[in-house]
Amino acid sequence: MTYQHYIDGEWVDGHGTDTFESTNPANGETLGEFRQGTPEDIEDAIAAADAAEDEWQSMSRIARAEYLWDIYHELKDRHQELGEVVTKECGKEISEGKADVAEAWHMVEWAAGDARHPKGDVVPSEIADKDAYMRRKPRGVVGCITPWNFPVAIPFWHMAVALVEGNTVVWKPAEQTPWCGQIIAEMFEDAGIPEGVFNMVQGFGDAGARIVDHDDVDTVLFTGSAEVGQEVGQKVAEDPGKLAACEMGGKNGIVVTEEADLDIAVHSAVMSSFKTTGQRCVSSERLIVHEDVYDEFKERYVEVAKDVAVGDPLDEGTFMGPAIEPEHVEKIQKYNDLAREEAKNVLVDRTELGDDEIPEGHEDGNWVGPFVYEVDYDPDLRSIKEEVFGPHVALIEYSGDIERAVEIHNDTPYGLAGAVISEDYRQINYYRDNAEVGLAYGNLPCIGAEVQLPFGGVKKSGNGYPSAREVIEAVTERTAWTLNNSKDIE
Ligand code: TXE
Repeated sequence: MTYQHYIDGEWVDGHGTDTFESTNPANGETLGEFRQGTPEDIEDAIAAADAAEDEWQSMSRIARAEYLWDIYHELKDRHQELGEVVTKECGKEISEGKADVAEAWHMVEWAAGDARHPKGDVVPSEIADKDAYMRRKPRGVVGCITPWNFPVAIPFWHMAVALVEGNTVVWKPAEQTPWCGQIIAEMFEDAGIPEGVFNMVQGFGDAGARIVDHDDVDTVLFTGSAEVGQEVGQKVAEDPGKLAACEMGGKNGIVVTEEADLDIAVHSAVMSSFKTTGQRCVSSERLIVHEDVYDEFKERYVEVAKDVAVGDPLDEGTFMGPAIEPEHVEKIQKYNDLAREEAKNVLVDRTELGDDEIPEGHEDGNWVGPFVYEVDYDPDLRSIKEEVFGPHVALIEYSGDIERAVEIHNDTPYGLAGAVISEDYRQINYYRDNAEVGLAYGNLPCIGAEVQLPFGGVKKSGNGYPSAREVIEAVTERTAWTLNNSKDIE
């Protein structure tokens, strides 16, 4: 069977005849066949979303949230099963597959629970008899374009608040993870969401691009590459009535100072660089370590990196699964080659896994292991500036104070996430105040995210917040409402 698009409450083939497959990155197995959406399918979905707006907005927030509560329970009830789907389709090991589902329900819980919270502000006015309020209204049609690395969490991080606030949604899942897209659309159908309120079109960049340039889309939420995000931002800026919030990747760094607890430092770095095979937007590819602790840190980190268990992501003993697709393995290998030229020393090179490391039956997986190297810091080295999105890690030794470490840390075009490991509160505070990132961690792995905190980046890593609690700013209008209660005419 070929899976379809979900438009205006119906499963439809759409205009095109092309199909594409979802493939398990761990063994090359085909997981399903999907209709490939065209720009015309996106137009149909936008028309349906536009037509559904009035009825959806005539309901209370609390009534709209009821649909999401149904989904919340379904996500929880099907935790194991959906975690396995995530793992099969995007390759991350099973505890992370399940965490992806949990992060989705955290967002749904936040959005639906928030429906009963006060919205807007009562504000003082300069005039005694005047009421002044800030009121929020939905923007209208919200277009969501999501990546493959969190195929269940990020869609809900985009859509849950948008829907509760009264927007209707057109969503294009990543082409690598259409099965997750299918299941999420089925959940909205099962919840009985009114026709046209939620629409899902499978497909590639041309379908995504139509969401971006369509006049009837009021807000575009995008998570993905810096290149596409920049294009989305530029196109949307041409229409003054439209908004885009984009979160792109990073070239994240962890600063390990001379005051660091090295147990915490090694743990933080290993989790951040190798979990999800380094394919998280908050993964760190640069470890900036003070000279006093450099040798000991290097020895301990390298020892773990050499032994990190790469393998079948459904096996609970696996630390790191495969990369998403063969093209992505090629990209990682190219950067590993570049680092071989730019590095002072290569410390761990598991670029090509040995036959004995590849689990039986998984020979067709997209395997790539940790690659760790050390460089003499030079701001012109490309390998420490460009996002690889893989288990590719540079060790950079620094001398001097925390100011120097943060200077190196900030010396990339990106600004998504970073961490400091130190027992000295002054160093921690300096990092907190000066790191150019949207997400900063102290004495923690540089990987976590919580929906009740903002999630977004600065510099090339993004503008606005398409995810987590701050998404409300992109999916609502603010009206300054003032009312004169006296008979005085000003
Ligand atoms: O991203 P794309 P890809 C980074 C990471 C990775 C690289 C490429 O470095 O190696 O991006 O990954 C849709 N108009 N991140 O190719 O192409 C596309 O169909 C509108 C970091 O997956 O940006 C998909 O749904 N939409 C990131 C989504 O955009 C377009 C997570 C993302 O695809 C489009 C993923 C267009 N012109 C990748 N072209 C993070 N922030 O975590 C593509 N798309």
